[in-house]
Amino acid sequence: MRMREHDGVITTALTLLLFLSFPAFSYGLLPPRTLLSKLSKGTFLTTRELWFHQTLDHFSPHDHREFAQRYYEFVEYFEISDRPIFLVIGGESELMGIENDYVGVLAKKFGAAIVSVEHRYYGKSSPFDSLETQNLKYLSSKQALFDLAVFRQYYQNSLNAKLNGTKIENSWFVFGGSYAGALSAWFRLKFPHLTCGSLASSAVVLSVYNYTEYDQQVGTSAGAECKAVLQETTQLIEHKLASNGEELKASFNADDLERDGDFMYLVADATALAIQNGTPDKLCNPMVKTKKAGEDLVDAYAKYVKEFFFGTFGFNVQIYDQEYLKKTSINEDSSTRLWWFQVCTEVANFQVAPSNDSIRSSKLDTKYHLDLCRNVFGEGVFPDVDETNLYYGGTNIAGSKIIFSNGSQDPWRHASKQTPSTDLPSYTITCFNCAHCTDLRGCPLFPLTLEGNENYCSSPHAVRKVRLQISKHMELWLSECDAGKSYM
Ligand SMILES: *[C@@H]1O[C@H](CO)[C@@H](O)[C@H](O)[C@H]1NC(C)=O
Ligand SMILES: *[C@@H]1O[C@H](CO)[C@@H](O)[C@H](O)[C@H]1NC(C)=O
Ligand SMILES: *[C@@H]1O[C@H](CO)[C@@H](O)[C@H](O)[C@H]1NC(C)=O
Ligand SMILES: CC(=O)N[C@H]1CO[C@H](CO)[C@@H](O)[C@@H]1O
Repeated sequence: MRMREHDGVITTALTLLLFLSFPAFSYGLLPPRTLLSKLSKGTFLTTRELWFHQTLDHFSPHDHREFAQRYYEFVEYFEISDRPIFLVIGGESELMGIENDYVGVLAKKFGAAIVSVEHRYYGKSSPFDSLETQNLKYLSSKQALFDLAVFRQYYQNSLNAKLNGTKIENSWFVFGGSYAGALSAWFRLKFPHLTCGSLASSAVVLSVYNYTEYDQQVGTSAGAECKAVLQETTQLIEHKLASNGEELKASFNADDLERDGDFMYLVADATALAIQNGTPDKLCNPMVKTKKAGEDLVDAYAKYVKEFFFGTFGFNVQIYDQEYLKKTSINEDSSTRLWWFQVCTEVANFQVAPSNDSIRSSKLDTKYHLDLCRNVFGEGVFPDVDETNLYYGGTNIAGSKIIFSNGSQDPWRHASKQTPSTDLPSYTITCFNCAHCTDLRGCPLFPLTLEGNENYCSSPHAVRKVRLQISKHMELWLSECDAGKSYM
């Protein structure tokens, strides 16, 4: 059990600063390592770490252990102390600070404070020094939601203490994208008295066992011409893998991936993440050009992976290696192991190949994912998606005052709530490069453009339209909250 203290961790903190990670298989909101290091200081509103004591197990009557959870606060726009507090929920990766995305713009508009909490286990908020399976038993969305509720009370109380014991209840609003988007929706669902509303951006609220729609949407978003080239490329790679696998892997700088399945997962992810990020041109332009010139597609794809996916994007090979995922020491890529644990226990959304017309290799089937879960975490670890959907309701979520937003090109949108219902508005931002979390971040998903500037989206107007709706709902719900101080 590790308790991080405020003092005495300076060296550790500096070391850990180098340990930035990006969960490649995850829903992916935060930028990968090399990109983060390229980000200028100004992209964060703050990186000043703060800590508080969190309960390890919210569901045990006799376990009172605690761990230190990291959070950030930004109060520059918070001029009058009765203005709202925006809680930006940390997701499946290290939280480096509060980024200056569209939430920053909204905070300025509403005069709000922003606070953001790192998700338990990720980054520096790990309760344990070793991430062996046994120690991961408190890693779940249910515990994480309870963490947020506890934090919300803690922060409100400490704010009131700072204001000399006033008993103000600020109006809270929660935000999140991707998995954290689901948490944002679920927080409002489970703790409606603690927030006036929620923005659930590209929120993956439905757990699907065989999530074949992912690959299908990648194909649709890539467009017919590019999709056909990518399918041909996958087939050529599969043939070469069978005949001369070592040379092939070496040409991708992926010699470390002993399992062919892991290599094919890398091949599939390198395509999918270009689409999910809203950068289809980086992939499709060179591939279609190569096809037209009658040149070698496998060579061109290897070049794309090495130069763009590893180089510019900053992914590394080892996160695709199941042997690496078994490592239990906290390291620069721990997020990948942690996220796979959540995939393997709670949410699944296995990115399996559809039976027909897939881009990814048909070897990336249900068995590949289940074998990975067993191999990395041990016997008996598999996701009970029915229980997850039973607990939260999936797309039938029975909450209120939650805004759902999706990008038209995003492969995750089929596991989000795409159709509005009473008190649950849902918007789709439609444009050529509108993908994952476009409402919060603009285009592409990363590197972040300051304040989530929409001008890099192929239709800035489409983004502005949805943002206007978001702002209107927030205004209404916050005013209803202020009027009655009744959160329901
Ligand atoms: C709280 O009380 C202290 C001491 O009386 C005073 O200096 C400070 O300005 C007060 N703060 C606020 C926010 O009222
Ligand atoms: C997922 O796909 C596998 C393989 O096609 C199949 O055996 C299984 O029944 C599917 N599971 C669900 C829940 O659809
Ligand atoms: C498989 O996909 C192709 C291309 O989209 C389509 O033409 C064909 O009808 C599909 N076959 C089946 C059995 O769904
Ligand atoms: C409000 C809105 O744009 N809803 C659309 C979201 O996406 C689904 C599925 O593509 C459409 O059917 C909705 O009309």
